[in-house]
Amino acid sequence: MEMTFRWYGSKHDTITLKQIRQIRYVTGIITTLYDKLPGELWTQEEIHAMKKEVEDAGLHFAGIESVNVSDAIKAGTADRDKDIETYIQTLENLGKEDIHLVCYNFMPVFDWTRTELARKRDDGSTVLAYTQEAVDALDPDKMFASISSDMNGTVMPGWEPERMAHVKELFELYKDIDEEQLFQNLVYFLKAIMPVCNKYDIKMAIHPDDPAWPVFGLPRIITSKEKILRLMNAVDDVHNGVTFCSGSYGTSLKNDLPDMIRSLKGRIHFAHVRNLKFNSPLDFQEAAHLSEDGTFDMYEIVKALQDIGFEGPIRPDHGRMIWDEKAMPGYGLYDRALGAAYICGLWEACRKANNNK
Ligand code: DNO
Repeated sequence: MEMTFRWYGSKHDTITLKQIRQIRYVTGIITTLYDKLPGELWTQEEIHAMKKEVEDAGLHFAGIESVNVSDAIKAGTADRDKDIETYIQTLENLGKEDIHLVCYNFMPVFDWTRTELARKRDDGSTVLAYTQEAVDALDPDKMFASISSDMNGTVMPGWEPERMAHVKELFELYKDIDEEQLFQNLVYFLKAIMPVCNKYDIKMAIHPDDPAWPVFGLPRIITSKEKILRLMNAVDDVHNGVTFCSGSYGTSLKNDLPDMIRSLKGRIHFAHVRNLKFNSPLDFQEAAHLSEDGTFDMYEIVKALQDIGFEGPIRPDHGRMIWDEKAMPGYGLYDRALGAAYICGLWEACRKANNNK
């Protein structure tokens, strides 16, 4: 595996590449052209400049998170083929720049959903949190307004103000789309892009839905072992793969994370590793990466990744906001750096335990 760090580009991130390089455990960067809206073309020149900036800082360019998929593709509207053409052209340009990993999601309207961005813990740090009760009490139009004051002046992925301004129209687009239709739209998209992915060996890695159940009545399809395996079989090509995000699949306590990892052998191209702490099955908050701080056995998660021969990038995921840092919620420097160190420690321990067997 390669330890990586998500970075939003020098215009948007509060963290510099120089700081990331000094984490030491981290050698790779996962980034994106953050200003691009879903459906927009990424030119080769733009991609080249993004990659060069990372490499000039002494870091390896490990992949993209995300090339976002437009709502026309997700909802299967008349514009979808045009948007798929653009997506293919973007993949072509990424391939020419020798980039082989693309993380994306297929969640309607909202990307991940949280009801609080700064829930205070006893130690004074803050974390992202979700309660179903709060979602049930909220009009989806107000969702953005209700959390935006805690964004610390950043633009959060999936919560771009331009898109949120049209939230009503976006909901309208999905009013007749059920789970099965959304799944079929995803399969249609994947089948259309597989040729370019094969040509350049680009591994598509779908991010799970977060939380792993319908929110505001919108369908969610990448939520469990059964559903992700159905997708793997529907387009049975190694380039149709998975971002295994423990914190997203883990929102459903029914998901056995190490077992899911083992069942996806060969198809996990990217891993987001983090922990959650549950107050009840529908009320959880994000935790430090440490097993004891949350509900998941992080050793077993790392061990499962190692057992299946995972060689792709791992990144520490959402961290707590600690040491008075002001950054994008979940994406501060300090707690993610601690997470990277912890995961690397687990990885080394698993490797040595395996070698000594
Ligand atoms: C949240 C992230 C997601 C993820 C997208 C992938 O912090 O894990 O926003 O990047 O769902 O497209």
